[in-house]
Amino acid sequence: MLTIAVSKGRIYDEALPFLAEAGITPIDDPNTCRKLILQTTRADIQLVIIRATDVPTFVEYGAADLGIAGKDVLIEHGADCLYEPLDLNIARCKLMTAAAKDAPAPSGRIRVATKYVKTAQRYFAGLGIQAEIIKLYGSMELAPLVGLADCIVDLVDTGNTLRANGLEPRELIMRISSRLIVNKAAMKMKHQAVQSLINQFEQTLAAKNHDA
Ligand code: PRT
Ligand code: MG
Repeated sequence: MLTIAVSKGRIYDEALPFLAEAGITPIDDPNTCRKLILQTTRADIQLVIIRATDVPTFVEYGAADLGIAGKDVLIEHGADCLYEPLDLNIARCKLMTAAAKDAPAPSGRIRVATKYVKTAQRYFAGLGIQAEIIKLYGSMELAPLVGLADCIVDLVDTGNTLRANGLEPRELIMRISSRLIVNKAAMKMKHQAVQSLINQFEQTLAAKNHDA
């Protein structure tokens, strides 16, 4: 039996075609049912539906053999303890700094609101900028508007969320997409099953790239 950890929402939605090509269709729809373990059309494969930020944890500890997680989540978690064999190129966006529209670039010691504390710390340290990082769990866009921070570090896709709140994107930190991750022990102990799944996902990816 292989267990794959996936989060509800955009990653699940965009992962479905990869799963389908490998003959994996969940029996229940996680959007309408409350089950956290989903059986699939393949008796040897089940899905666990968890928060996006919890996916690397489940896979690291072997509670799931594989998972699909955003690169943003993986770099913040620290991914040394996991294999990352495949960039699925789904749920794409950019990790960026953003600040109030037309606000002057902050100088000296700056305050940064984000849920990506370690990633932000590393980014500003790399630039030699002194930054005080303020951890938030959501609604980062509010921070510059109410004087909590000079800027934020957050994901940007269309930019609509920033615009709607009078913010603008500034510096690109990293392009983000979702990756297939594998537990290190599972890679050894269940090598054939894991490798065949990786191969099937790879074929789907190649077919997608060919069509594009
Ligand atoms: O939503 P929840 O609190 O349950 O958890 P989550 O936000 O971690 O999960 P989810 O499903 O929203 O995001 C899962 C993964 O999708 C992230 O880890 C990213 O790798 C990827 N992803 C891709 C995104 C986006 N695009 C994205 N646009 N995740 C979040 N957003 C948010 C962003 O945080 C901001 O609030 O969308 C807003 C910006 O979008 P635009 O289009 O307005 O710029
Ligand atoms: Mg979200």
